[in-house]
Amino acid sequence: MSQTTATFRTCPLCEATCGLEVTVRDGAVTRIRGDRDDVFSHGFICPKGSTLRQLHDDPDRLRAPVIRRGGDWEEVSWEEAFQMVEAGLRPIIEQHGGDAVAAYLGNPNVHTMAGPLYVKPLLKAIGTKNIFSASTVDQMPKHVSSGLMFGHPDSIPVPDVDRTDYLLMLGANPFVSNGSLATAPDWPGRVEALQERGGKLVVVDPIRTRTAQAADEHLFIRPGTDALLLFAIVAVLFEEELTATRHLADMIVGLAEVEDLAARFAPEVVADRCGVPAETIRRIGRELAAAPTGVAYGRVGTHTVEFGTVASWLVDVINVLIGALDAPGGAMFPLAAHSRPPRSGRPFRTGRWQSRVKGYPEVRGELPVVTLADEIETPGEGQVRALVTVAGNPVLSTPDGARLDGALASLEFMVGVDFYINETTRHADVILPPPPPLSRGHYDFAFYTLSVRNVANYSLPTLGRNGEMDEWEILTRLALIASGQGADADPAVADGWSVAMTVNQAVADPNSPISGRDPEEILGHLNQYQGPTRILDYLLRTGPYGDRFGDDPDGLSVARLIEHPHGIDFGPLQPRLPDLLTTASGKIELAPPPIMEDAARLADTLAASPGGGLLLVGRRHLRSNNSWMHNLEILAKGKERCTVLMHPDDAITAGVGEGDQVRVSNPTGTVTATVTITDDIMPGVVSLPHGWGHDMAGTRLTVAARRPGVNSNLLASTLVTDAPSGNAILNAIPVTVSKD
Ligand SMILES: Nc1nc2c(c(=O)[nH]1)N[C@H]1C(S)=C(S)[C@@H](COP(=O)(O)OP(=O)(O)OC[C@H]3O[C@@H](n4cnc5c(=O)[nH]c(N)nc54)[C@H](O)[C@@H]3O)O[C@H]1N2
Ligand SMILES: Nc1nc2c(c(=O)[nH]1)N[C@H]1C(S)=C(S)[C@@H](COP(=O)(O)OP(=O)(O)OC[C@H]3O[C@@H](n4cnc5c(=O)[nH]c(N)nc54)[C@H](O)[C@@H]3O)O[C@H]1N2
Ligand code: SF4
Ligand SMILES: [Mo]
Repeated sequence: MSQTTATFRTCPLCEATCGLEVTVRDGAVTRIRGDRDDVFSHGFICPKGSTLRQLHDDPDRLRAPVIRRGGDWEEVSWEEAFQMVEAGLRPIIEQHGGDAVAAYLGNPNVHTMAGPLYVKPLLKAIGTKNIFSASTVDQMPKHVSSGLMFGHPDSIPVPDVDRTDYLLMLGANPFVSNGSLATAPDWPGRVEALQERGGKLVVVDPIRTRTAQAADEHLFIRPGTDALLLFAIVAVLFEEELTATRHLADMIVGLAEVEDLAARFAPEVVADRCGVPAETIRRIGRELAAAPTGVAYGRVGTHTVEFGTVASWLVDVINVLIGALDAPGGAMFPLAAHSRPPRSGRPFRTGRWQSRVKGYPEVRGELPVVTLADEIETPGEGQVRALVTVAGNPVLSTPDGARLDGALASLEFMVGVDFYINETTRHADVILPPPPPLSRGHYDFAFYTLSVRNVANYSLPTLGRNGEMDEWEILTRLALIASGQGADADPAVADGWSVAMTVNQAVADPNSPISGRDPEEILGHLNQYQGPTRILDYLLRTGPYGDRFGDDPDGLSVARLIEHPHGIDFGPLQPRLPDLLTTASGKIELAPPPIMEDAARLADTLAASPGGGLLLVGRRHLRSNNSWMHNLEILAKGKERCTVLMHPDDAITAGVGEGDQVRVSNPTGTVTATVTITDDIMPGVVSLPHGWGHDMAGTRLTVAARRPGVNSNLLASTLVTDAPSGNAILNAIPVTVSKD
């Protein structure tokens, strides 16, 4: 008899954490729709959420490990694959040390349970300083400004969109991206609610995006100038005596330094560079200050630029100056169910070590990905000879992909943990495929720490596995190999030891919520699970809402979350200052020296005459996800997406017409794509989406290869970065456009 069951799970594809209702009949998924009872998303879903089934069934998705033999891929057993890894990695580590093995960690690592828990032990086992990730083509500026201002790089305030009266949004398009560093399923619904309660959304973006169209006001801005605009707002707040730091007054140091520097950025000074009239800048400053509650929020467009850290810092400076930080309707710090309070006494700093070739300072334990190719190509002691990638595609997603592609081809050994043979993993000697989303459990370690409400949800695997190995097991086995314990070492044993050690330490720690308890009793509870779920259970039960293993019968545990398949809501965000502050001063450091230095450099740029010419920016599409998911016909079909957007005036100047093939060029590279002419883009700006260029030989992406598009990152340079964070510059890139 056929049996139909409704199961519920959290979508792991983007930061929005939507609840899905997945209908399963006879072991197969028949329907996926939004879970109307989800405590956070209330049924909201985007077109990607329902395609987890197609991802599951994609014939190109690897179910078993493959190794490269000659020019071809051969499926092998897991045993054989790990033996290959051991034979490839160990001699390099033994002969040249751990630094000879680099790691690149891609975006989906923050969308699995294994990534946040099992990558670090792997990196430690390799013993390498050559750690790179998608963070330095993304949000590293936010980590740096948050670390320097609040003490910890993950103390990131999020806009309280559900309670604010005024949201100033820069360089973000959450109606398409579904939000970033601000986890909130259903941005359109939340913005509509904001407007219905009489609030206002102002969007600052060189493109009239979907979000901009829904906003009450949209301002075009010349790409790369947000730091100037934000500084001008700060200048207005001081000059017009609109600052009201309210509850924060006793928690701030550095106010006078900021006021001094801001005086150099009056709206009248920056207006022409930003393309925003001075009077508009003044009005926005006044409106923000006058709103009952208001908040500034900036994202990808403000971070992936030359002054990304300064812009990120200024957003929070404004929030401090108007008393919005840590206040309802302002910018607040979430309290995730698994989180620990940040440890004081070790304030954040950068540059604890430097990259070998170019001397880039370490930031948050890693090095800028723009210098990965340097480390592979440059001979000498410490040269990178092998690479481990986990869930990434840097050939398409990081600057100068052509050069990196060549560098990867020169490696002695490479292993990729991924379920696709993409533009990057095609260089691997061994590819190890983890299970697809429907075959794994989920709890959103990363995004509950960035969520506009405090919620928790745990998903059980919906379907069984089909030959894939759980990702925590893959990562643990790689760690065991890297540390010399061999390809046959049992990951379950290693995992059990590490949990036992954690518990033994906690019961001995007077500050732990389970201080003095019997470790065997605690482990007895935990050992009903394994892998990341066991660690999650420990973190939840000892966390801010935890049951402390029976001390609080109403408290949280994995079992309790399983009883609540639509999630548990802990309500709106609560103030967390000053407890959260772990800076040396114990205060909010409004003028951290490394940022002030770069801000002074920004002030000095005002003396030079502004450059002209076209600037390239990126954009995202609802039916796409960075460089992947282009292999699902249901998402990929339809109008060509990888086109160059251009304003009619610029098209006339360049002599190009709608649908023409154009060459977009600069000293780093050239790409050719179809032009779309639209006045939704600011004059002087052109746009290409990233994550395309699926026409490289040796990949296995049959559907994606039919609509390859071009790699916009061939135009991004590895020679420039946001100085304090080492973040790549992916927006405001000078280019020329001509007819092909
Ligand atoms: N020009 C330009 N470039 C950009 C950006 C931009 O705005 N403009 N955005 C940047 C940003 S924000 C980001 S985050 C990066 C993303 O850059 P990357 O993280 O390097 O690339 P992704 O395209 O996310 O690739 C993800 C890979 O992970 C695999 N994968 C998916 N799920 C799993 C899983 O559960 N486990 C494992 N092991 N693998 C999995 C997919 O098959 C895919 O191969 O791109 C950046 N690049
Ligand atoms: N559908 C879809 N959703 C995604 C992704 C995806 O690829 N597709 N990727 C996910 C990832 S990894 C991330 S990090 C998030 C990112 O989420 P968002 O931060 O919302 O990123 P984008 O949608 O790229 O929006 C960035 C906006 O910045 C604008 N911009 C470019 N340069 C500048 C500038 O100098 N100043 C200003 N003010 N604006 C500028 C661009 O025009 C664009 O509209 O999205 C996530 N969600
Ligand atoms: S918005 Fe994000 S989390 Fe929600 S369904 Fe779409 S991809 Fe999944
Ligand atoms: Mo990202």
